[in-house]
Amino acid sequence: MASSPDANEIESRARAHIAAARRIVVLTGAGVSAESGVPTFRGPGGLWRSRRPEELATPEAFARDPRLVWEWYAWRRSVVAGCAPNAAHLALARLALARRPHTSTLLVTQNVDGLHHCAADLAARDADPAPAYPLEVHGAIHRDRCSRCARRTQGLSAIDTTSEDRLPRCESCGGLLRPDVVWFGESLDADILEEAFDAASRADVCLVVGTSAVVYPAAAIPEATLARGGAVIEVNPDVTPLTPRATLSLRGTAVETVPALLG
Ligand code: BV8
Ligand code: ZN
Repeated sequence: MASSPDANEIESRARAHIAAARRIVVLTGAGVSAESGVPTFRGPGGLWRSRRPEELATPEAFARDPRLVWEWYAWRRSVVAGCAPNAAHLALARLALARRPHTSTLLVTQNVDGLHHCAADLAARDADPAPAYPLEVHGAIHRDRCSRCARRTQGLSAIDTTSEDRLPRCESCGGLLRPDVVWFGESLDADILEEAFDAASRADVCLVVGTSAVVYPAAAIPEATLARGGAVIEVNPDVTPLTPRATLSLRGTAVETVPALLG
């Protein structure tokens, strides 16, 4: 009976898929930022550990107790502010820049930490083309959005959560500001979602790094690549619901695996 391919064989197959691919979509989740010090959501010590998503990352939670929700996001914003892109973020940013003519790479992230954006700026610093910024399907924690007029502003670094009436308000209409992220039960930006699914449906490879593949509709993006005969390559230390569907699944962390995979 043929033995199952060992990790080296799987990695060399994955490298061959990526090298031959004309169109690549990369989907990342919280795991790609774990080695930068950003806590994941569902892992040990994860963000959701002490709380349930429904408690904090929903419009109902914000309507019920905006002070508590802001307290959680202000803490997360301060954690992210102390984190830098890691070697996986940088390798993915360089992939988007360094591709051969007539190839394309689109980075789609579920993360709201902005680290792919920083990595795109760093990678483009020593290259001509403009940075290849990611599609942030769940928004960005460092931006504020008015809950009344939807005006977006650079996120305030200090949020006074001592009482509800001291929470930040919109300079234009006085509405309560909120973090500019997509909460559970909220729709994702239709244009961003269409661009992500359209690219995934035409991709030769969808590289999925560091996601538990349980949050929809983002978790369906790799399925669009599979549906059109493309290959899905997963990088994750753990098995996920995507693993049995993936063409190749590499057991490893983002920093251990992605730079080597992308050469
Ligand atoms: C919506 C922003 C329409 C806020 C987040 C089917 C279709 C549509 C909707 C649904 C559906 N089924 C269910 C739903 C509802 C819901 C949903 O998916 N629920 C799940 C939990 C079952 N979806 C929604 O509500 C979405 N809205 O579809 O609108 C609609 C409208 C009304 C009614 C119904 C539908 C909105 C979803 C977006 C929610 N917002 N975040 C914030 O961040 O505070 S989601 C949140 O989870 C984060 O954004 C995060 O990115 C995302 C996914 O989590 P992961 O990134 O995967 O992180 P996680 O910790 O889970 O996993 C980390 C992984 O990394 C692990 O696998 C681990 O092994 C691995 N790892 C760890 N260390 C490393 C590593 N990997 C590599 N290297 C390492 N070092
Ligand atoms: Zn406003």
